[in-house]
Amino acid sequence: MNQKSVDGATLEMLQVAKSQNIETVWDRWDKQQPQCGFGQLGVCCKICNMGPCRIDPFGGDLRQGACGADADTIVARNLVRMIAGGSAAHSDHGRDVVHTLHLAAEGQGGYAIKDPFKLRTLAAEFGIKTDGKSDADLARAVADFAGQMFGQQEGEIPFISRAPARRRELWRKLGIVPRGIDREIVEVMHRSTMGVDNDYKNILKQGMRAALADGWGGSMIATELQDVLFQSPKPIRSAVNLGVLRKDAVNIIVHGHEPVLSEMLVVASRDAELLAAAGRQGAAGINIAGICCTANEILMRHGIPVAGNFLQQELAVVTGAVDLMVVDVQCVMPSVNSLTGCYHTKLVTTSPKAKMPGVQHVAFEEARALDHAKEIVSLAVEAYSRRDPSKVHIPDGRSDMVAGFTTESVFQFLGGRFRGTYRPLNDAIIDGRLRGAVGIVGCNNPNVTHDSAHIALTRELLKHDVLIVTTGCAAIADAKCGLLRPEAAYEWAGAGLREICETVGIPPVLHVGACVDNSRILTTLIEIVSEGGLGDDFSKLPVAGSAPEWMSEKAIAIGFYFVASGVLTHFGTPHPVLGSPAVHEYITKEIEGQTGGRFLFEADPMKAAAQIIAHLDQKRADLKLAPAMYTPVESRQAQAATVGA
Ligand code: XCC
Ligand code: SF4
Repeated sequence: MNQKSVDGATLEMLQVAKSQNIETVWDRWDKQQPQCGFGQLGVCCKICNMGPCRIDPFGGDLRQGACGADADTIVARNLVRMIAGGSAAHSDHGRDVVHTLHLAAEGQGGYAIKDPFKLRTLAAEFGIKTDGKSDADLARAVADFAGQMFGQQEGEIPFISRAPARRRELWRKLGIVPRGIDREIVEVMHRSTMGVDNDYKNILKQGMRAALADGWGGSMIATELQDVLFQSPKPIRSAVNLGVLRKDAVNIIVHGHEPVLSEMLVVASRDAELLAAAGRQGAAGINIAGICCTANEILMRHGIPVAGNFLQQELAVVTGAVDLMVVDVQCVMPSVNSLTGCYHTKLVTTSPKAKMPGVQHVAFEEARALDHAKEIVSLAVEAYSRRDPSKVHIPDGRSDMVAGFTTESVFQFLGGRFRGTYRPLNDAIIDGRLRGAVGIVGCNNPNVTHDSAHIALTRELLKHDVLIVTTGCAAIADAKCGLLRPEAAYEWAGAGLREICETVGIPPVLHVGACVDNSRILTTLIEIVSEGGLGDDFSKLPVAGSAPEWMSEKAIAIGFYFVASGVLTHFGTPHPVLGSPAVHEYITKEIEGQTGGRFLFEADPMKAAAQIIAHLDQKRADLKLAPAMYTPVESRQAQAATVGA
């Protein structure tokens, strides 16, 4: 492994960690080398106790597990179990939001309906009568309706009806319309247990069904209901990177995924009594900053700064300036437990689903949310009094950004305040000022130089007049190097994209939220198709998706719901499928004939960009659109390199 990161603040903190003999994820990852080849290729099976079994990828004698399962079956089973894990994570998050909406309807926990307009829009979509009903009544009805999508047994989950007619027909023909969210995840686990489904295509078909239940079910519910509860994001300025931590204030890091608690922490951090308590300890204030997708959630709605992305969670603690880290679910490294022990940092777990041995657990019950949030903030104030100034090292690195874009807000931006429309966006694609749009999403992984692939791919696509939408840790990576500032249009965008950004006043990279908000990318695609002029299905559009530095099972679930929705989806490192040439061939080629989407595995971001651009151009040609209006000017990028980070 050559360089660990392209982010200066990260490299600086890695030096600090080294000087203190602190191990990080990179060190532990190094110790794991070489990693197990059978696992990497997906040909290790341990789903029954006759195993573990493995297949010789080089065609030796080991062609079948003890039961007779071959590489195709084993690889497909392992892959769909990853989809199930990812879909379960997003969907269980969605379920908790439904629960919170119920509480808001009952006036409990300090929650309220902050976006009654969206509540009414959703209620109407669900066929709930809205006239004369109070927000509380509607919240109850909407929560009931959304909640039943999880346990639904037959038919189609309701959000499927949002998809274009042609897409729905195709899904029906393929037999992959989700019947109920939980049901599809359970069926993946059933079909992939010992001695059930041995037809890799049939296994993957169910995988797609579970992935669609995530994108068009659990994740979409999470996004929509969070908007209702916590209000729909609007473009908002904020700052990013470890430099947002403050020497003079109580620093609380919120880490994980669910905004249900962090929203209340934001409220508690502004509580007069707690601020006074912080003042008595000599602190100038209470500073909340986020890591991972909790960060994205409260950034989008409150402009709360982001301390970093996935691979920076340990380094935040190493600054010695984090007084308390509060975690809920997903992407929280177990290492933060022992690590916080080396500093004054107080670690608090909050979800009954995610505890750590020896760590204080504040059982977060939504019904008493504000009380719990205040308790956590006072623990942070108390920890601040134990902070050792000689151990504090906060890097300077921080960048400004604009976040908070949604399907609806882009709509308003483009069409003007009173008549929102996607017409200008579609027209820009049709006349070739925009070549197309690409969603760059997903994680960090020590197997890729931290942030490097996100940034390189984004810059290269911008140069070719491709509008970028981004979520998750990819968004944080791009934000750190200034790509989420409107000025980035001058520094990196091609002439056509720059024109649009100038006119509309937006950055060339639009931050649309957390990982569950990849559902916003689906709803944006719906708007583009229904606006007209670019074909009647997602698969016709000059668009693509990418997860250049993925690590989580959730990324696999997201990838599959995009591919099943007809979108070319790039992953930097391949899924663990190379042990089955058949599965690899199927998901990277053959599947396109069925869903219109396919996977592209390419580690080099420049090569990936070239293939994505070729794909966008092909889609343009298929639609009989003129070629992109401008050719990228190489010298502009060289010029910009002196400006950009
Ligand atoms: Fe980041 Fe969402 Fe990936 Fe986790 S999974 S590392 S994008 S925080 Ni969503
Ligand atoms: Fe081995 Fe088959 Fe059991 Fe898997 S299911 S562990 S391949 S015997």
